[in-house]
Amino acid sequence: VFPTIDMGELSDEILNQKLREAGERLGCFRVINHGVSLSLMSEMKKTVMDLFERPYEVKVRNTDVLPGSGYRFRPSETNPNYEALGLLDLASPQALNTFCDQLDASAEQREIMLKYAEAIHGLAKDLSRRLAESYGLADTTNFFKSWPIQFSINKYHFKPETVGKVGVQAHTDFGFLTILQDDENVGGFEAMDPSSGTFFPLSPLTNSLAINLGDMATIWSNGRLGSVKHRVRCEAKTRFSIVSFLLGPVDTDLEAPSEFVDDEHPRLYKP
Ligand code: AKG
Repeated sequence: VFPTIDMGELSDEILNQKLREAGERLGCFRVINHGVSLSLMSEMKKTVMDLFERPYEVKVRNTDVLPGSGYRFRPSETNPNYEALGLLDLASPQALNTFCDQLDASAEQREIMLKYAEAIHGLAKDLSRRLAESYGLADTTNFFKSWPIQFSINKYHFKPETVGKVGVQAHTDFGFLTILQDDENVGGFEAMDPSSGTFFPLSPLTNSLAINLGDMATIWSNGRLGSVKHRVRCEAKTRFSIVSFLLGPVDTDLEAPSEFVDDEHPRLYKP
């Protein structure tokens, strides 16, 4: 059910069309040949695993910029196994350096994260531009220019008694689009098919990234693109995920471009 889109093989027109179709039908898909190299993804995963090994006193130095953007380890009934570190904004080398300082990252880890940030930012911009092109919009490169990228790294601790339980409750992301490097060995991510209302699992796939569209994509497209409902289930192994959320405008409201609005498609969301 989960479409896998090869970004390296198709013509621009067909690729853009496929992204749009998947975005409208499910609001999520996997991409391969996405331009973030496998070696960089592996180095990033190793870095992430190492950062979670920092002592508690170090991890709590990673404080919130937005509520919930910094260190979280609050085992609760709904999130019994969930630990996360994060920052706002991945597109800002300065913010990333602060994050690295907070967590005593080595010079090598810092370099890996800076490279990863640049590659992910490039992909977020490419996907946004392609979606805009697929609808024939006049503005395909400027609309997302100053949108920040919230960044979160997650560790789902394994406990025998929680296997099969929900690790992250079903939700939609509030930003425009999310790039998820899910664990290449451990599944657990589930997305809802809006046509049936049932959740289906996303099987791990090495060297791929999962893309989820969020509420801002629905607002921007005047209801055409779906904001996928998703959740994470606890599996019988510790799972890591690396999540980059391209949010939306900071100082202004997001309004659907006029191309999305006509007699058949009245404006759904008033800014
Ligand atoms: C989120 O952080 O919004 C998620 O849904 C996490 C997804 C994951 O860890 O795979």
